[in-house]
Amino acid sequence: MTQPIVLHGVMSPNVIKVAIMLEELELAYELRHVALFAGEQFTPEFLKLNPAGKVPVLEDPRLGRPLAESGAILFWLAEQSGMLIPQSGADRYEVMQWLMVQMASIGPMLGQFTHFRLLAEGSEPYGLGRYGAIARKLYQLINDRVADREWIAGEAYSIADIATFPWAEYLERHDLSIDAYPAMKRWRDAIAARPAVIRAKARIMHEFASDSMKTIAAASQTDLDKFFGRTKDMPTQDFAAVKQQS
Ligand SMILES: N[C@@H](CCC(=O)N[C@@H](CS)C(=O)NCC(=O)O)C(=O)O
Repeated sequence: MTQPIVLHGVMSPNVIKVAIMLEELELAYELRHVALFAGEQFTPEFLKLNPAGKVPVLEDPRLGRPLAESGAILFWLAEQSGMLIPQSGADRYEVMQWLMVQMASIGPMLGQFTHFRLLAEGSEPYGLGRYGAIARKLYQLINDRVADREWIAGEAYSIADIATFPWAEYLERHDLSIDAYPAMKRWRDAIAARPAVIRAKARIMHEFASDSMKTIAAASQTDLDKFFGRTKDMPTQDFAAVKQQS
């Protein structure tokens, strides 16, 4: 019997983008939930899959070893299938450029903004101000990119769009209005309507949402400190707010 493709993850943008890719390629796959708030990513078994202790991780028998980092996973699947990335030339590297923008800037910066928004109100004005300004700049960048072209990296839907889309859906959570970003709205709506995207989101919601909620609800203060990388020598924060809003 052939081994299945397995996607290890939680309900999060970096995992959803891989599920979208698998659905776009019509590949069969299994989902395995990783209890991040209970510290499962720090267990020896998980660290064998990804020494960085993060999801997503893809186990694809055609590759023969686990692969982490969502951008690398999208690139592997695109190369393997010959789809969703141009095969050569400047267009190929334009897709890589925008995939890197998502991986290096959009994901990490929007992630930091999300984190600071979860803290007790007024406790970290600098962090909130800094990451809020960066987030707005990045949303504007996405909007401007798709204002005069159909897709992020040009005239073809690609892994750059797949990588960016789940993060672009954070806009409303960041208390911004999509009406202020009309080009991004057109682009986001077009992706959201794709059958593969609808299937991926439904599957992640169905198979991961309740487990993810349960582990967040059950997390102790120690679990939260570990998850957020907080150590005893850091200033104390009220993390009750994080638990309530997650
Ligand atoms: N650059 C990585 C980021 C992965 C990442 O930050 N994953 C989060 C969940 S979305 C995680 O596993 N966090 C657990 C931890 O940091 O302990 C990617 O795109 O795959």
